[in-house]
Amino acid sequence: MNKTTNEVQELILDKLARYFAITPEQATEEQIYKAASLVVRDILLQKKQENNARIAEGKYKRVYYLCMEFLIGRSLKNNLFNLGLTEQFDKCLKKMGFSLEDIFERESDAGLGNGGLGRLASCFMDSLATLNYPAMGFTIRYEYGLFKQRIVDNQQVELPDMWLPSGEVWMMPRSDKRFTINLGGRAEEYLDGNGRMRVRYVDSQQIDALAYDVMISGYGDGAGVSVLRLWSATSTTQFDMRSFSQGDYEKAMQRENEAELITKVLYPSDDHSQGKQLRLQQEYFLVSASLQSIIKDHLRLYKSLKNLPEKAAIHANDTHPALAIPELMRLLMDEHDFSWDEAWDIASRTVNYTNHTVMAEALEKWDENMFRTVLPRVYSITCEINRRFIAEMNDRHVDGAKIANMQVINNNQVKMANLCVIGSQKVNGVSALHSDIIKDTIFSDFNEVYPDRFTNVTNGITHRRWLLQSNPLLSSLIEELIGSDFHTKPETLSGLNKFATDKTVLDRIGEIKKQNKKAYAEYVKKTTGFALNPESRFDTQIKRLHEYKRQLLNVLKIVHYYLDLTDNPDKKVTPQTFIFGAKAAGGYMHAKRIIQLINCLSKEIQKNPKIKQKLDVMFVENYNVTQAEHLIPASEVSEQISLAGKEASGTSNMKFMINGAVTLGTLDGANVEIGERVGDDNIFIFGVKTDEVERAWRAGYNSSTIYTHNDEIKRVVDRLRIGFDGESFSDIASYLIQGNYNVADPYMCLLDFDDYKRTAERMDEAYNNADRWNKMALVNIAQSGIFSSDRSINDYAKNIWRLKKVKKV
Ligand code: 26W
Repeated sequence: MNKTTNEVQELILDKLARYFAITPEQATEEQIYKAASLVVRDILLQKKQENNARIAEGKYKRVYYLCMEFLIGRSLKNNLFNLGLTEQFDKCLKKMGFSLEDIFERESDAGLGNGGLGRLASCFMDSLATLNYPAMGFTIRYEYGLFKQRIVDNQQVELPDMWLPSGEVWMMPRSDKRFTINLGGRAEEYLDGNGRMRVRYVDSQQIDALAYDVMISGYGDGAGVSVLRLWSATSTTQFDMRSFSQGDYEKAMQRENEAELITKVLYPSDDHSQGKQLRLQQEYFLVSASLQSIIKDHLRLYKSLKNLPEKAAIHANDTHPALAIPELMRLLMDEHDFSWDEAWDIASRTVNYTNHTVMAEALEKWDENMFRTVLPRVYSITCEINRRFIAEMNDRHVDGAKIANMQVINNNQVKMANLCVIGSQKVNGVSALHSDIIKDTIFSDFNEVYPDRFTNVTNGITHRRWLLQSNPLLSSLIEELIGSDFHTKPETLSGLNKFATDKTVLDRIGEIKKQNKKAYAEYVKKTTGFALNPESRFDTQIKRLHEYKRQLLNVLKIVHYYLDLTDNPDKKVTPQTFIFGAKAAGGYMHAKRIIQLINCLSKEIQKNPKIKQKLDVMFVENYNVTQAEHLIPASEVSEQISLAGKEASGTSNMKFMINGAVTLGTLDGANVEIGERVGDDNIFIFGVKTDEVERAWRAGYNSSTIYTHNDEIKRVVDRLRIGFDGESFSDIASYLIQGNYNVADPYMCLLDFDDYKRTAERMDEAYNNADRWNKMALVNIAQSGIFSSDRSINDYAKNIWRLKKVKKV
């Protein structure tokens, strides 16, 4: 984007005058942030309009990405970077007496997601825009995003996340994009004057969905602009005038409040489907509004819906938007006069589905009665999908037990993953291992009947946000060594491999890591007061807190080191700092206890300066996208230690890798592919493999036997009972060896402990040889190109969506 510093200045002055009636001298940082963001928004809008004209002209196929979560983080810095305007804004603000870095700090994270799934969706928007595939994302404009985490008395406290005051500037309200959604009531069938079956809704609640568009600029020449459309619920335009004029204001407002409830808050759980009615309403709301909007746009361009599969790919990111299948059927049949067979042909060739988890409790199932009550018409369509599926399977002589397993509705439950597989053109997992696992486990029966439906697309991250923007020192070194092609061709990072034995380059990589660590320590000191020792090794585990991710295994290892040092304070060790960042779902008590354990251990260490020098623990409060951007470039060890077979892919593993951190992990998710890329010498793998987990269970895995026979483990677990900082953790000790409600040590921490500890010791040796370690870092960076979301998006475009890039003019 060509704009001079003076032009930028003029635009900002204009916004300050128009929106706040002030001059820069009178402006606060907040007002400068808003004015600058509005200027950027105008530029994006102009770019989008030019690009959209090209898409419409070329009649390109488009992808519509439906996702209940988008973890966007901050937007100003990202947009300036992608538009190539950072320098101009920086200079201009300096002239006005402001620092651009401080202005960035005024923006709250848009935390409209829980974790990996939502961040992936945001990385995909960046790549879609950069590669200029015609794309639009759809999600919900939650008034409150993921809760803000405070640590009080070592425990997590959840506070509402009020992101809108600063996030709102990025959203363009689209009063022309308003659709009505029907919930509840009854769906009555009747014959119209022409003898056609019609459906009317009786006693249903009507809610309007109002669109807000956020534009996301791609990076570089030829890039496009993707739109993320956020739906907000509001009552229908007809106000309850009767109640109002009778003075019953409560009743008059009630409808408004009930409608708005739908988009009030994001459900804070990413590992457990609670089957709540409001969540089902949210999912339907997203799907129905998005499909109505897609259909309207399609009809404007093509006048008919017959070619929908050729011109639109609708993507369900996990099962949360699974209702897209019956809802598309409903719209095609009830509103556009298609027969069942025609509608099914269109819908099942248009929709695709990505699975992100095999954890049984995360797979969505709805109580059939509730589903029928909330969505009467969609329910009857879903029943018909189910009936026809069963008939097809019977025709194909599929075994009855297998059919029962694949049915959408069974035992009074509606199973969303089954609905997705039946109604999708393609189904994919998110890493090579995970895509194999879904074919062998949850979808094995489906894989027998629809073998061509399943495929893999390994996840990726946008290296523009996670390397270029967050690690400028490393980025400049890479540019100096191989030029800047890698900005848009991440695979060219492999050009760094030729420096693997170049001592000067290796030293500089080490030096940059040191500087990043120092900068991070200063940032932490300033923002929290915590004193990090930049001379120690930074070993980081950041992700949602969940048992299967095994933060507890990491803690057991740290407690082991801690006990060694309390017994022998003069022991020579590699000084290390373990950094954790994690939010636990509010109702997930065990996860919250682990957060408390980490914080208590950290507190206890702070009381002993001699130990702190050698072994430290820090918990990052309110871990989010912005915190990750600060921390990852400073990290040296990437902890990816889930029990094998449980982590679908992981994406922080990729962010660490591209920043030169070395993975300490299990053979799970994308760690497997990272290992294949870097080779055994450049990764530390430990623990049981997926098939061994199954075998260990069958052989009667018994953690208490391990506890009794392994003195080190016994010492660590016993110490949990005594606890830290005055708090006993005997509940966690008994979770490990007795099992509180069910099986003991369900994620096999004790089974993997020994190998984990031994592997960490091997890592110490490598770390203490600076050349060896820096070479490992370099190889990790050089081999990370394939984990760019540019590669993932090209895979989706080619193998699933069949999209073409918009041509440059
Ligand atoms: C209905 C409750 C619920 C909500 C969200 C269940 C499951 C989810 C998500 C699918 C959980 C999630 O974020 N999964 C993560 O997706 C990432 C992107 O593919 C993967 O890298 C992670 O391994 C996976 O845990």
